[in-house]
Amino acid sequence: ANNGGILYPQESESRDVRSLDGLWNFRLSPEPDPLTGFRERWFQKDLSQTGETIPMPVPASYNDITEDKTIRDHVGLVWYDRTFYVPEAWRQSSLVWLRFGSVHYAAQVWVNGHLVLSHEIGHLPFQADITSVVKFGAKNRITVAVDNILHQTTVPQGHVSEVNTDNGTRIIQTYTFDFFNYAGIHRSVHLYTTPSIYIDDISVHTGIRGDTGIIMYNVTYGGLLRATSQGPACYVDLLDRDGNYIIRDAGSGQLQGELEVPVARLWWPYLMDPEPGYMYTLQVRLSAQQWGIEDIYRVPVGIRTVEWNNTSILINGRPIYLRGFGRHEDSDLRGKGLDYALIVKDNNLIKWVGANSYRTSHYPYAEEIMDFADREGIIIIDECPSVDTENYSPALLEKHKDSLTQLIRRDKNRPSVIFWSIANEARTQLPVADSYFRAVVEHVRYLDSTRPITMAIARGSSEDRTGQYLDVIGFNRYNGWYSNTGRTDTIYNNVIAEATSWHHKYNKPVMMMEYGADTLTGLHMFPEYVWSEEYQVEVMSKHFEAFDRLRAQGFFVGEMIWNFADFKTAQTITRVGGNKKGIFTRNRQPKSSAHHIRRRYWALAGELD
Ligand code: GCB
Repeated sequence: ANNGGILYPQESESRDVRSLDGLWNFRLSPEPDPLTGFRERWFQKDLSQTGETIPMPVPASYNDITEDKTIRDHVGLVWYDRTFYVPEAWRQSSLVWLRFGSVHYAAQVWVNGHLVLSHEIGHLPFQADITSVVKFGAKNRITVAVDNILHQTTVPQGHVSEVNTDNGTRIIQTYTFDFFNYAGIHRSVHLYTTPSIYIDDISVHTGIRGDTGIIMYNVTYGGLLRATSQGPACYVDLLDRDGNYIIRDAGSGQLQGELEVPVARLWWPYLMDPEPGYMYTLQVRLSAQQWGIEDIYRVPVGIRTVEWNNTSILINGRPIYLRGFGRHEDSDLRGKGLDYALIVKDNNLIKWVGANSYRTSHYPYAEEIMDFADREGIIIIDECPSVDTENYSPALLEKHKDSLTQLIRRDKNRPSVIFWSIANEARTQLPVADSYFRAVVEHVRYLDSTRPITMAIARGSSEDRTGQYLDVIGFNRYNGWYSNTGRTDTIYNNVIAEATSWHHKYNKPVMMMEYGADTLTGLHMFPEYVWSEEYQVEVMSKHFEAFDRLRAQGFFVGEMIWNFADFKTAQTITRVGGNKKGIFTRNRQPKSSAHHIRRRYWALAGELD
């Protein structure tokens, strides 16, 4: 399932898309034998024939939908199914594809009883050609088994153990990362068609020569051609943002080519240009004339360059300073489920605050979210799902690399993606971390050498063994919170000392990837006291002073507060209804800190953009 391209399902003259979102049937795998569903072959009948099912929204995490703790805290398999029709008209000349935007953590998918997909590592799309198993002009059944178990060779890692309870024993899942292990069918499910010879993937790179924009593209196709027949021809057109043709019928039939865009409009980050996020549309037409087939796919293209050196990152030749935050895909009821109201609201808040960037902590975000970043000019640090990496092993390394292969395959054409982040808070002080992360970095550079590589590091610079391989050092530190709690008069010096020590050790650009303080919205205490809105604002102010001092030294490239919004975590005594370091509440209402950071980010924009 991981071979070939993973283009987002798109309607065109040659492609049809149907959504399988909606209400599915759902049930937990019964105790005590979690494999019951497999033994009894639930995928060969309607799930409702196997026992009681409940309605479950797709997309959504299943955890917070019911009043039942056993569903919220379930460990292991759950089952989903539904039926759908495939129109008779799709039989002609079409392939039928099934694509999931993300299922967490592992999934197996059957259509009409046939296994069509297996995927591991949530947060990333996967798809299959299901033409041979669908019934045209008839009802079909899709069944999905989802496993949320994390162990030492999954990404991210977790532990499962058996514990005693009042009623016997139970399997529990633990993990050290600080967000709830939501599970289920998290993003949209699509059925779509392509012609039998189709555009499988498109890769785009851009450059700038004088005021001419360069677009290099590479198209691959799929489908069966007779050995004797000649390959399909490929032509491309370029349209501007308003849909006017800039270039027509280019490419002379070749699958690869280079376009020159005179007086190009560049893709600029938010506020560096009156029209940030400018994108053209590359219209790719693949034709296999002797079969009368044409496939059309349109990919948005932002023309921009990324360069870096030992003190800065440059977009279109101009150094950038990141003002943003770490985020989560997280909200009430839905958990990590895709929700258009939420993503548009978040996007509006990001712009309201005047941020120009965020990190997709701690996993890849939905493609629908990334589309906004492309269009609005938001700079993305695109992070793979490796968080709190420990217990290094060859099996873990393979999976970690695989997560990056899948991430880069998905996001390689996005102008907003300026950095790859290969991990968050790995145990980077361990001797094995050296060769492990060297291998991860080599892998990423082999797949994409056009973007700088970074990582969010929690260990101190003196013990770290991994920064030598990175292009940009990101560090996470909770001065005034986990250390020197309540003592905001220690923040300024500590931040400056640490950032400087990273730069001295590795001679690379440095940014603060996380800092912050938990804050209960509405709690006011003055003088500043931990958990109050006043305290969060005070912690920020001290950091701002340090950042301004660091900016003057030339190697400090960004600040990202933790976190954009409050989010749910596993149950612990240090989390009051979840992590409360958001500048917005979980319902996206501003705390005092949101207004405070807004003043700073707009001032920075005025000064720097
Ligand atoms: C961190 C982690 C983040 C946590 C945060 C915290 O360093 O990267 O996932 O949520 O600290 O609030 O403790």
